[in-house]
Amino acid sequence: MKVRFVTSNEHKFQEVKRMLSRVAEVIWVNIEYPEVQAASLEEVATFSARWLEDKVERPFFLEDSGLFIEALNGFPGPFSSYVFRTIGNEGILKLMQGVSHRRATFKSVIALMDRELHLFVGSSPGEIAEEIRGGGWGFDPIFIPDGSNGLTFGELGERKDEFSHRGRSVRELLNYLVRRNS
Ligand code: ITT
Repeated sequence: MKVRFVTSNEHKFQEVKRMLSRVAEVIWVNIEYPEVQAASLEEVATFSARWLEDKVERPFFLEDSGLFIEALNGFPGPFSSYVFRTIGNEGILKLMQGVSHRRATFKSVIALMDRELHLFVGSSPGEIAEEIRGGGWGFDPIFIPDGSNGLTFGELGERKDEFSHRGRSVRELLNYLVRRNS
């Protein structure tokens, strides 16, 4: 089966494509769409999917993700893309200087527009590193997921999928697609 993934972020596309390749051909629709300013990723993703519903062939999905840092009351959360582009990893580490409580959660919400709208949610609890470590993209070099023996997403390579918020939401989507086609 074919399913379209609407995103302007190639890193996200590559991660999702490699995880879904077993069950679906993922077609990249590289367009920007409006994102509302809302407190939850679910609201943002639902608004975007409804905006796209008569513009993109179904089934299609989009993904909204964000990093929620406890000591910063959930910042940057739904504003992660903007915050990464403005202050980046150095800026986040500066905000966290001298802060010993470093718990944070990465969240991912996939909105699939099939006959109707379905949401698939994944989260990855962990900690903000003390310094930049490893490659990857976005906040990968400063996020240490629980269970990774202290390695950041950026140091895990493709093993990131085992621990990541997106790995978890995509596995929910994958289960749905398998059931739908059986
Ligand atoms: P689209 O909305 O076009 O899909 P985007 O990059 O704007 O692409 P989001 O609005 O979901 O995506 O922003 C999430 C931001 O959070 C993203 O740009 C990264 O800076 C960060 N982020 C999300 N998931 C990440 C991951 O797995 N690793 C590193 N950073 C991540």
